[in-house]
Amino acid sequence: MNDLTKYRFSFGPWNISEGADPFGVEVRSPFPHEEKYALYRPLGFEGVQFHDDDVVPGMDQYTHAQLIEKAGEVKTMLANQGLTPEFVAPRLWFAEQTTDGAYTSNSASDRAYAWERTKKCIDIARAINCKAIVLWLSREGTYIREAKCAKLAYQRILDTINAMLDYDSEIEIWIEPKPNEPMDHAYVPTIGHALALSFASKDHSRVKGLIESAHALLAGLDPSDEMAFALAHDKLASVHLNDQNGLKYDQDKNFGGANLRVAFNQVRVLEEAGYGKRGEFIGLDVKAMRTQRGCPVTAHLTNSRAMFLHLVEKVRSQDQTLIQQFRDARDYEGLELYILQHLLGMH
Ligand code: XLS
Ligand code: MG
Repeated sequence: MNDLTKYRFSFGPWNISEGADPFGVEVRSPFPHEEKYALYRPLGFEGVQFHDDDVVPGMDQYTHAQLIEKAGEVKTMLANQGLTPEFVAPRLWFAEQTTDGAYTSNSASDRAYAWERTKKCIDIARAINCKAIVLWLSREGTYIREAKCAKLAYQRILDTINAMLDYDSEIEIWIEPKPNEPMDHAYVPTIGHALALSFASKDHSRVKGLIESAHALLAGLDPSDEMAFALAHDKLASVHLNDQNGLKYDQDKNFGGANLRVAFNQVRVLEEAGYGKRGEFIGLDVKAMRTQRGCPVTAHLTNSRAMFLHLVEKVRSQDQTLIQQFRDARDYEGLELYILQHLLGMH
């Protein structure tokens, strides 16, 4: 079992948000990334999740040498703050060239842009001493199915994964599935899809999964089962814990905020599998409520972290003998009441 203090936590600078949504502007003053990094340690976090342009804002305008130089400055800043870069993800959804997708775009020149950007992302990651590249395949999908050939799209994603493995022989690729948003239908909606790509790749030992709780819920699946599936294949590289209230827009609610029992089961599966013992992070991907007063807002991060640790204690204090008795007797009604009462602190 893990020592409670051994869990390491991470979040991305975008998690300290200004509260803008598609229907309104920022409600808190912009807060530069450099100032966010100083908050990590005091808040109890040591890992930083990055997009490539979180490391080098405006990266498309720079030469390769400038990119590496600017990334080097971030490496020094991280070292000074005692922080570890957990991963770098290419942001393949803001540029004009990614309007119709990146690796699966119907336009050859747009696909070429996506590949150039991916190589730059890998170079930036290496320049800050990070070997993990997250692929959240945001726009790899369609609004109408007739728009693209899905079979070809899957082949193009696999070809890109293989090309990335060739481009750098040390990086790992962590695929973060999500079933929708911004697209109506995404091509890699679940961890099953992600791991099929892994095993089809030329080096599956370097292609793993990152599971975000809300993404699994949006697919109508239980996040703890998605995590267990990846763990059963020894392919759970990271998690993005958060919560989601039903099938709506991607909410990134606080961990446990919508469904405490679903959160408990994620912690149970992670804890029982010894997740984290090899240095894997407990990543959060949570957004502060737009309606929350204050600036910057960080309570959603500390509260989600605290909730994770409370639930670890709940997992450890379960009466395993009693649970086994319920299972042996096939008394699942009794087991459910026991779990609910345990979560309520009744024993
Ligand atoms: C979006 C994703 C994103 C990734 C990193 O829904 O969760 O934040 O974690 O690109
Ligand atoms: Mg995420």
